[in-house]
Amino acid sequence: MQHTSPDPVDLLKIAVDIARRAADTASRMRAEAVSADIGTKSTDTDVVTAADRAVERQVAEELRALRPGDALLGEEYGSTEAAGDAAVRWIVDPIDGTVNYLYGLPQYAVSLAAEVNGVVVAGVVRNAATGDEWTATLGGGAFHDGRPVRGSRQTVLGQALIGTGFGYDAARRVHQAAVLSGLLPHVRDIRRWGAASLDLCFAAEGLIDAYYEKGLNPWDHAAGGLVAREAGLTVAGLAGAEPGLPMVIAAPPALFGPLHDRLVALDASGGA
Ligand code: LIP
Repeated sequence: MQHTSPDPVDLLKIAVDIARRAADTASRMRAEAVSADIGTKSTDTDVVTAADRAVERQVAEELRALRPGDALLGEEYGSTEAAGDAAVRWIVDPIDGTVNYLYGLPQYAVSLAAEVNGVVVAGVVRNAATGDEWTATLGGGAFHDGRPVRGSRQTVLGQALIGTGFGYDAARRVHQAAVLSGLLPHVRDIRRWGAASLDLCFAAEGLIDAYYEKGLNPWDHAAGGLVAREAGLTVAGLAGAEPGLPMVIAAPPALFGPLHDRLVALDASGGA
């Protein structure tokens, strides 16, 4: 039986409602001194808190109650398959910016996106510390707390403020530092806030002119990438690839080419 595709506006409403409650849980648990249960996930600097896990469980349970047949991909618990040939997959980062969360830096977010047949059609990124919320639907525009946002009009790379981030693995960071030192003389400056989903929303709003990072997982950029695209930015990998682990670049069309080419020349998707 052919499923009719759900309305992205309906999926966004579900995502926003769930993300708001999830952000409340994250904030509450931090206030309850979440540091009592800290484990490591991949390296000594990749800390996972009890809240990360509790928030993803809460999101999964609420999605299962509302849309029991959908699939889910989450940072903490991986993939749960859809029942039958359901078209919708949810992609969640329960707390993006976990080191900021641990330190109490107000730059961490719940990121929740809905994919229909492999295309992200709705997404929300909610800063759990400040309540700032970015939303988008495919073809419906991008919003910050309901206010339409558009990306930067900057056209000169040498005058561009660029956001980026670094992996947890020391060997990867060596190469990323080399790329950064090669890029820095050719841009206005760099900003590193520690949460890809929020970096993408900042780029969508023109608070930075562009953003790039190697090593992002789908949950880091699914929702923020839609917000950036709907704000008029080009969001892609290198050499025409889709955004993914090798590279995510989000930039206004006039900057995308110069930034892309500079990153290719610096072998930005290389290294560990
Ligand atoms: C974070 C990313 C960020 C990256 C950090 C970290 P996490 O995700 O959002 O862009 O630079 O190193 O990977 O681990 O906080 O969910």
